[in-house]
Amino acid sequence: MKLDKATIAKLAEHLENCELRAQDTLKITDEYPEMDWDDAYAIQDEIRRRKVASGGRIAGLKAGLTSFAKMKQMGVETPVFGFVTDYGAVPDGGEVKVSELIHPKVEPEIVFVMKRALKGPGCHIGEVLSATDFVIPGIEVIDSRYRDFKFDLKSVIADNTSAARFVLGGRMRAVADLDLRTLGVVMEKNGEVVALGAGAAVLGHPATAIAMLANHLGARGQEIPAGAMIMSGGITEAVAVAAGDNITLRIQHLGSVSLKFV
Ligand code: 0L1
Ligand code: MG
Repeated sequence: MKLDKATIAKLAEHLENCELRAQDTLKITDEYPEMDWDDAYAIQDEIRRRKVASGGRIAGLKAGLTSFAKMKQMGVETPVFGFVTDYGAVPDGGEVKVSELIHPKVEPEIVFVMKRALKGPGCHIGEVLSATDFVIPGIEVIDSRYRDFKFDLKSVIADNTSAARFVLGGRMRAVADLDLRTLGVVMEKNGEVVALGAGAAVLGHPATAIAMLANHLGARGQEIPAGAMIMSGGITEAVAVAAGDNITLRIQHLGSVSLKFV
Protein backbone atom coordinates (compact mmCIF):
# COMPACT_ATOMS: atom_id res chain seq x y z
CA MET A 1 0.00 0.00 0.00
CA LYS A 2 1.19 3.48 -0.83
CA LEU A 3 -1.29 5.62 1.13
CA ASP A 4 -1.40 5.95 4.91
CA LYS A 5 -4.51 5.32 7.01
CA ALA A 6 -5.33 9.00 7.43
CA THR A 7 -5.25 9.61 3.66
CA ILE A 8 -7.46 6.57 3.02
CA ALA A 9 -9.96 7.84 5.63
CA LYS A 10 -9.88 11.35 4.13
CA LEU A 11 -10.49 10.11 0.57
CA ALA A 12 -13.31 7.78 1.72
CA GLU A 13 -15.03 10.66 3.51
CA HIS A 14 -14.59 12.90 0.46
CA LEU A 15 -16.03 10.35 -1.99
CA GLU A 16 -18.91 9.42 0.32
CA ASN A 17 -19.78 13.11 0.76
CA CYS A 18 -19.75 13.57 -3.02
CA GLU A 19 -22.17 10.63 -3.29
CA LEU A 20 -24.52 11.83 -0.53
CA ARG A 21 -24.51 15.46 -1.75
CA ALA A 22 -24.63 14.60 -5.47
CA GLN A 23 -21.50 16.66 -6.13
CA ASP A 24 -18.89 15.66 -8.65
CA THR A 25 -15.13 15.67 -8.14
CA LEU A 26 -11.91 15.16 -10.08
CA LYS A 27 -10.53 11.64 -10.11
CA ILE A 28 -8.51 11.00 -6.96
CA THR A 29 -5.47 9.65 -8.78
CA ASP A 30 -4.84 13.22 -10.04
CA GLU A 31 -3.77 14.10 -6.51
CA TYR A 32 -2.50 10.64 -5.49
CA PRO A 33 -0.97 9.11 -8.66
CA GLU A 34 1.04 6.69 -6.52
CA MET A 35 -2.00 4.92 -5.06
CA ASP A 36 -2.16 1.17 -5.77
CA TRP A 37 -4.98 -1.41 -6.11
CA ASP A 38 -4.93 -2.22 -2.38
CA ASP A 39 -5.32 1.48 -1.58
CA ALA A 40 -8.27 1.68 -3.97
CA TYR A 41 -10.10 -1.23 -2.31
CA ALA A 42 -9.11 0.07 1.15
CA ILE A 43 -10.85 3.38 0.36
CA GLN A 44 -13.95 1.47 -0.82
CA ASP A 45 -13.84 -0.68 2.37
CA GLU A 46 -13.65 2.47 4.47
CA ILE A 47 -16.75 3.90 2.70
CA ARG A 48 -18.52 0.61 3.47
CA ARG A 49 -17.41 0.76 7.12
CA ARG A 50 -18.69 4.35 7.40
CA LYS A 51 -22.10 3.39 5.99
CA VAL A 52 -22.50 0.43 8.36
CA ALA A 53 -21.28 2.52 11.33
CA SER A 54 -23.94 5.12 10.55
CA GLY A 55 -26.73 2.50 10.53
CA GLY A 56 -26.75 1.52 6.84
CA ARG A 57 -27.05 -2.04 5.60
CA ILE A 58 -25.15 -3.63 2.74
CA ALA A 59 -27.84 -4.97 0.39
CA GLY A 60 -25.56 -6.88 -1.95
CA LEU A 61 -22.37 -7.08 -3.98
CA LYS A 62 -21.60 -6.16 -7.55
CA ALA A 63 -19.19 -6.89 -10.33
CA GLY A 64 -18.71 -4.08 -12.83
CA LEU A 65 -17.06 -3.60 -16.21
CA THR A 66 -17.62 -7.29 -16.94
CA SER A 67 -18.82 -6.98 -20.54
CA PHE A 68 -16.73 -6.06 -23.54
CA ALA A 69 -19.27 -3.32 -24.36
CA LYS A 70 -18.71 -1.72 -20.93
CA MET A 71 -14.94 -2.20 -21.05
CA LYS A 72 -14.85 -0.55 -24.48
CA GLN A 73 -17.18 2.27 -23.34
CA MET A 74 -14.94 3.05 -20.36
CA GLY A 75 -11.58 2.23 -22.01
CA VAL A 76 -10.56 -0.43 -19.45
CA GLU A 77 -9.71 -4.15 -19.51
CA THR A 78 -10.44 -5.52 -16.03
CA PRO A 79 -13.62 -6.05 -14.00
CA VAL A 80 -14.07 -4.25 -10.68
CA PHE A 81 -16.04 -5.18 -7.55
CA GLY A 82 -18.16 -3.18 -5.12
CA PHE A 83 -21.30 -3.21 -2.99
CA VAL A 84 -24.84 -1.80 -3.05
CA THR A 85 -26.68 -0.31 -0.09
CA ASP A 86 -30.15 -0.66 1.40
CA TYR A 87 -31.04 2.94 0.48
CA GLY A 88 -30.02 2.21 -3.12
CA ALA A 89 -32.88 -0.31 -3.52
CA VAL A 90 -35.84 0.89 -5.60
CA PRO A 91 -39.08 -1.15 -5.82
CA ASP A 92 -40.03 -2.57 -9.22
CA GLY A 93 -41.80 0.23 -11.12
CA GLY A 94 -40.57 2.75 -8.54
CA GLU A 95 -39.02 6.19 -8.88
CA VAL A 96 -35.44 7.42 -8.78
CA LYS A 97 -34.96 11.12 -8.01
CA VAL A 98 -32.39 12.58 -10.38
CA SER A 99 -31.85 15.49 -7.96
CA GLU A 100 -30.12 12.97 -5.64
CA LEU A 101 -27.70 11.92 -8.38
CA ILE A 102 -25.03 13.56 -10.56
CA HIS A 103 -25.33 12.02 -14.06
CA PRO A 104 -27.10 8.65 -13.79
CA LYS A 105 -26.88 5.85 -16.35
CA VAL A 106 -28.66 2.49 -16.41
CA GLU A 107 -27.34 -0.99 -17.08
CA PRO A 108 -29.19 -4.29 -17.69
CA GLU A 109 -27.92 -7.04 -15.40
CA ILE A 110 -28.50 -10.69 -14.54
CA VAL A 111 -28.56 -10.82 -10.73
CA PHE A 112 -27.59 -13.91 -8.73
CA VAL A 113 -28.85 -14.81 -5.26
CA MET A 114 -26.72 -17.45 -3.55
CA LYS A 115 -27.91 -20.30 -1.34
CA ARG A 116 -24.38 -21.23 -0.22
CA ALA A 117 -21.25 -19.27 0.57
CA LEU A 118 -18.50 -19.20 -2.06
CA LYS A 119 -14.82 -18.69 -1.39
CA GLY A 120 -11.85 -18.48 -3.73
CA PRO A 121 -9.19 -19.18 -4.80
CA GLY A 122 -10.09 -21.64 -7.52
CA CYS A 123 -13.81 -20.84 -7.68
CA HIS A 124 -15.24 -21.70 -11.13
CA ILE A 125 -18.62 -21.37 -12.82
CA GLY A 126 -19.65 -24.94 -11.89
CA GLU A 127 -19.34 -24.06 -8.21
CA VAL A 128 -21.16 -20.78 -8.78
CA LEU A 129 -24.08 -22.45 -10.54
CA SER A 130 -24.43 -25.17 -7.89
CA ALA A 131 -24.36 -22.52 -5.12
CA THR A 132 -26.94 -20.27 -6.85
CA ASP A 133 -30.43 -20.15 -5.37
CA PHE A 134 -31.95 -18.20 -8.29
CA VAL A 135 -31.30 -15.50 -10.88
CA ILE A 136 -33.51 -12.47 -11.47
CA PRO A 137 -33.39 -9.41 -13.77
CA GLY A 138 -31.98 -6.19 -12.36
CA ILE A 139 -31.35 -2.64 -13.55
CA GLU A 140 -28.34 -0.96 -11.98
CA VAL A 141 -28.25 2.85 -11.85
CA ILE A 142 -24.62 3.91 -11.85
CA ASP A 143 -23.55 7.44 -11.03
CA SER A 144 -19.80 7.97 -11.04
CA ARG A 145 -18.82 10.71 -8.66
CA TYR A 146 -16.13 11.76 -11.16
CA ARG A 147 -16.72 14.77 -13.36
CA ASP A 148 -17.93 13.76 -16.86
CA PHE A 149 -17.30 10.06 -15.99
CA LYS A 150 -13.54 10.81 -16.47
CA PHE A 151 -11.69 8.30 -14.31
CA ASP A 152 -9.24 5.43 -14.20
CA LEU A 153 -9.81 2.00 -12.68
CA LYS A 154 -8.27 2.75 -9.29
CA SER A 155 -10.38 5.88 -8.89
CA VAL A 156 -13.53 3.90 -9.85
CA ILE A 157 -12.81 1.14 -7.33
CA ALA A 158 -12.31 3.70 -4.57
CA ASP A 159 -15.65 5.28 -5.60
CA ASN A 160 -17.42 1.94 -4.98
CA THR A 161 -17.62 1.27 -8.73
CA SER A 162 -20.13 4.11 -9.29
CA ALA A 163 -22.86 2.23 -7.38
CA ALA A 164 -25.97 4.33 -6.77
CA ARG A 165 -29.40 2.63 -7.12
CA PHE A 166 -30.78 -0.70 -8.30
CA VAL A 167 -34.08 -2.43 -8.92
CA LEU A 168 -34.81 -6.16 -9.06
CA GLY A 169 -37.96 -7.70 -10.48
CA GLY A 170 -39.43 -10.12 -12.98
CA ARG A 171 -39.20 -13.85 -12.29
CA MET A 172 -36.89 -15.68 -9.95
CA ARG A 173 -35.58 -18.72 -11.87
CA ALA A 174 -33.34 -21.62 -10.85
CA VAL A 175 -30.29 -21.86 -13.13
CA ALA A 176 -30.53 -25.62 -13.81
CA ASP A 177 -32.93 -25.22 -16.74
CA LEU A 178 -31.46 -22.03 -18.19
CA ASP A 179 -28.52 -21.37 -20.45
CA LEU A 180 -27.52 -17.97 -19.08
CA ARG A 181 -25.26 -17.35 -22.08
CA THR A 182 -28.11 -17.30 -24.60
CA LEU A 183 -30.72 -15.36 -22.63
CA GLY A 184 -31.79 -12.38 -24.74
CA VAL A 185 -31.78 -8.98 -23.06
CA VAL A 186 -33.72 -5.92 -24.26
CA MET A 187 -33.66 -2.56 -22.50
CA GLU A 188 -36.17 0.15 -23.45
CA LYS A 189 -36.18 3.87 -22.70
CA ASN A 190 -39.61 5.47 -23.06
CA GLY A 191 -40.77 2.49 -25.12
CA GLU A 192 -37.82 2.57 -27.56
CA VAL A 193 -35.22 -0.18 -27.57
CA VAL A 194 -31.91 1.41 -26.50
CA ALA A 195 -29.74 -1.63 -25.72
CA LEU A 196 -29.75 -5.28 -26.79
CA GLY A 197 -27.61 -8.20 -25.78
CA ALA A 198 -27.32 -11.73 -24.43
CA GLY A 199 -25.94 -13.14 -21.18
CA ALA A 200 -22.71 -14.26 -22.84
CA ALA A 201 -21.72 -10.59 -23.20
CA VAL A 202 -20.61 -10.83 -19.55
CA LEU A 203 -17.27 -12.61 -19.73
CA GLY A 204 -18.70 -15.42 -21.90
CA HIS A 205 -21.03 -16.50 -19.05
CA PRO A 206 -22.37 -14.26 -16.26
CA ALA A 207 -21.45 -16.88 -13.61
CA THR A 208 -17.80 -16.12 -14.49
CA ALA A 209 -18.24 -12.67 -12.93
CA ILE A 210 -19.43 -14.30 -9.67
CA ALA A 211 -16.49 -16.74 -9.70
CA MET A 212 -14.10 -13.81 -10.22
CA LEU A 213 -15.69 -11.98 -7.29
CA ALA A 214 -15.28 -15.08 -5.07
CA ASN A 215 -11.62 -15.34 -6.12
CA HIS A 216 -11.07 -11.62 -5.57
CA LEU A 217 -12.57 -11.84 -2.05
CA GLY A 218 -10.71 -15.10 -1.32
CA ALA A 219 -7.40 -13.36 -2.04
CA ARG A 220 -8.37 -10.87 0.68
CA GLY A 221 -9.48 -13.53 3.21
CA GLN A 222 -13.18 -12.89 2.57
CA GLU A 223 -16.04 -14.79 0.92
CA ILE A 224 -19.42 -14.35 -0.73
CA PRO A 225 -21.85 -15.18 2.09
CA ALA A 226 -24.85 -17.50 1.72
CA GLY A 227 -27.91 -15.47 0.76
CA ALA A 228 -25.88 -12.73 -0.95
CA MET A 229 -27.43 -10.84 -3.86
CA ILE A 230 -24.84 -10.12 -6.56
CA MET A 231 -25.18 -8.00 -9.69
CA SER A 232 -23.03 -9.68 -12.35
CA GLY A 233 -22.39 -6.56 -14.45
CA GLY A 234 -23.93 -4.58 -17.31
CA ILE A 235 -24.62 -6.73 -20.38
CA THR A 236 -24.60 -3.72 -22.70
CA GLU A 237 -23.03 -0.30 -22.48
CA ALA A 238 -24.66 2.01 -19.93
CA VAL A 239 -27.43 4.35 -21.14
CA ALA A 240 -27.73 7.94 -19.84
CA VAL A 241 -31.08 8.90 -18.28
CA ALA A 242 -32.83 12.12 -17.24
CA ALA A 243 -35.96 13.14 -15.35
CA GLY A 244 -39.05 11.89 -17.17
CA ASP A 245 -37.41 8.73 -18.53
CA ASN A 246 -39.04 5.32 -18.05
CA ILE A 247 -36.74 2.31 -18.28
CA THR A 248 -37.88 -1.28 -18.80
CA LEU A 249 -35.62 -4.30 -18.94
CA ARG A 250 -36.86 -7.60 -20.40
CA ILE A 251 -34.80 -10.75 -20.06
CA GLN A 252 -35.84 -13.89 -21.91
CA HIS A 253 -37.51 -16.40 -19.52
CA LEU A 254 -36.98 -14.01 -16.57
CA GLY A 255 -39.69 -11.41 -17.22
CA SER A 256 -39.32 -7.66 -16.91
CA VAL A 257 -38.45 -4.96 -14.40
CA SER A 258 -38.80 -1.20 -14.66
CA LEU A 259 -38.18 2.15 -13.03
CA LYS A 260 -38.81 5.82 -13.70
CA PHE A 261 -36.61 8.86 -13.27
CA VAL A 262 -38.30 11.92 -11.76
O1 0L1 B 1 -21.43 -1.48 -12.67
C1 0L1 B 1 -20.48 -1.20 -13.38
O2 0L1 B 1 -20.35 -1.59 -14.55
C2 0L1 B 1 -19.39 -0.37 -12.79
C3 0L1 B 1 -19.16 0.76 -13.60
C4 0L1 B 1 -18.01 1.57 -13.10
C5 0L1 B 1 -17.60 2.51 -14.11
C6 0L1 B 1 -18.71 3.37 -14.61
O3 0L1 B 1 -19.12 4.28 -13.88
O4 0L1 B 1 -19.16 3.14 -15.73
MG1 MG C 1 -23.28 -2.57 -13.14
